[in-house]
Amino acid sequence: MTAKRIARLVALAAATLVSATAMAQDAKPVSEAEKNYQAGGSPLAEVPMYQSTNPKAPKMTQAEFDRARQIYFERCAGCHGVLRKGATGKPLTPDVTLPKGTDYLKVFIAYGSPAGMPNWQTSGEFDEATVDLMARYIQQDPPTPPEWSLADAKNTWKVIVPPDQRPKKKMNKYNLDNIFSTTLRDTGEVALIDGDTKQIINIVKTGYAVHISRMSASGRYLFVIGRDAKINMIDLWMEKPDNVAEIRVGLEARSVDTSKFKGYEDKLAIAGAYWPPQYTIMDGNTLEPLKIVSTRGMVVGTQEYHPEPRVASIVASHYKPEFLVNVKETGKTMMVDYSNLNALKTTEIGSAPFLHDGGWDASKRYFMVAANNSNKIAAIDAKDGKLAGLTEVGKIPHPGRGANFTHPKYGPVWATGHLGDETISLIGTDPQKNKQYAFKEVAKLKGPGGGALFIKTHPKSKHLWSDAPLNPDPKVSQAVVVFDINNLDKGYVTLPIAEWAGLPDDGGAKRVTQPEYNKAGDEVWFAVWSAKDKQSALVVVDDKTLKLKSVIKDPRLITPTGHFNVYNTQHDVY
Ligand code: DHE
Repeated sequence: MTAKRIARLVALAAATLVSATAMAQDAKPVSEAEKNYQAGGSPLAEVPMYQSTNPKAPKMTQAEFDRARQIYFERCAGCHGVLRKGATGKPLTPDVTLPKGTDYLKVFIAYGSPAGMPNWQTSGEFDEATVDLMARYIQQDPPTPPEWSLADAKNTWKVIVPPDQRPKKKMNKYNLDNIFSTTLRDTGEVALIDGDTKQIINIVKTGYAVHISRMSASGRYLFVIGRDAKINMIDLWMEKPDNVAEIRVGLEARSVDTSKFKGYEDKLAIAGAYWPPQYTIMDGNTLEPLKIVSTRGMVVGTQEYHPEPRVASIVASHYKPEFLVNVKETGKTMMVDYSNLNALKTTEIGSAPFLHDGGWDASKRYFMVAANNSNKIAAIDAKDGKLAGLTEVGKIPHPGRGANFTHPKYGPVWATGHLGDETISLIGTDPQKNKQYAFKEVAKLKGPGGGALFIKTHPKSKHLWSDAPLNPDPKVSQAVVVFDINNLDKGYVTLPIAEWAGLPDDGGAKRVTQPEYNKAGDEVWFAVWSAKDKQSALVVVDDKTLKLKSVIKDPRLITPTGHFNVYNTQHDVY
């Protein structure tokens, strides 16, 4: 190579580095809580994978590769995908990363980017050597985790108490409708809590980093799914409610539900997996796996192939024997007709990526699902099987299941808060009597700041509650705000829930999350969520007076996050 050419290359490399540094330095730091939320650990870190080698990639020892892979699945896969094809984060496949080179990639990893990439080195999370390791790792071919077949699922399937040995009637005195299933995130358990007495009924072993609980149509069985795709089926009729069946439907998952249409109550269960990208339909009495369907396919709009579209929220239709399966990366809702599993009919409705969480409108005809990184809410019409509306809202909508109430001016509305800004969007949901407002954002309320995850109300309440556990300001993340539905312009009242919990000053994050009503609709429950080695609690507030009603503290309540009231979850009341 000539001296002139070398000088040109050196100048080019320096310019690239300067522009990457400048861009990265414009980056707004992603808050610690938001980083932990988006880039939460994946159970795939522990799974053996197929690995091809790319001779063009920078050298790595096996030990370096293994360590980088572990870090990738703990910190990066949530946003960039298992196969690094890109999700809410950019693609990081070798065709993209190799031409950029190690120095360029190191700057991005160290400083982050304005698009939301965390500043891993300047935040103190990675040292320089780790940044270098990760920059080299993402230029290698991505390792591929194994698939998960019916046989794999069957190998993990256990019927702990067969149906004929289960109680023939309710064997306990609990008011089942008012039991709460509380996620104990970091112990892989749920706490079943008697909502009337506030006593713990049982702590039930579940999957790793258990995520959500859902009810069978009859209200007898509780289904819990862990991030490791393990489902536990708990029988609430037992003297002491406990597991009666379990199965793993893949290697990583978030969603589970059961058939709710008339004639199919308690017949089937369904769970969606992040890896492999597929959903599994099971027998609703035993969890025997019956049918697995892949979600790999084309992305809405660009119609580009995506190899790992993760299954996000799943909900059972009340209009037809159908499950609505929301697929994150492709931005599609699959309406799966479960009336004949051997001739499965699916209606595919495209809206926008990346579909995440959502809930029914008050009539239970429209499923309102957040396309979070498109800043939109899609309304899926479960009766006519079509997209009823696609509404532009604030930055990164995150409704949980959302909140339904009748607005004095706009009629029935459904509300969502946002992770990325302080607003709460109200969307009209009544095309019959309030057509001009249907599936339009009719109002924006001002909340205390971004970092909101869950919003809630109840048909018997005049209050709208919103948390903000991922807000960087502890004053905001440790409190909730309440709006008076009949006087929304008045703004909100702030309740210092974490302070009310009276926990020791042990440095715990004490993030207040997920408002959930009791069955009567006159109490609201919150988790005060600290780390595994710190004390947490549940706080119950009187919905009418907005005063503290009780605090539930117990050494077994470790990292409580979501909590699910049996009746409200069974009947989709929110
Ligand atoms: Fe969740 C619902 C995925 C992080 C608590 N979460 C959901 C749903 C999905 C999802 C797809 C909808 C399920 C449904 O309705 O069928 N959650 C993810 C993630 O991918 C993400 C961002 C990162 C991860 O690694 O898991 C994530 N989620 C979190 C948390 O950090 C939270 C706050 C605490 C925790 O327990 O892990 C959390 N997610 C919840 C809760 C719900 C939920 C409480 C159910 C809300 C409801 O009211 O139904």
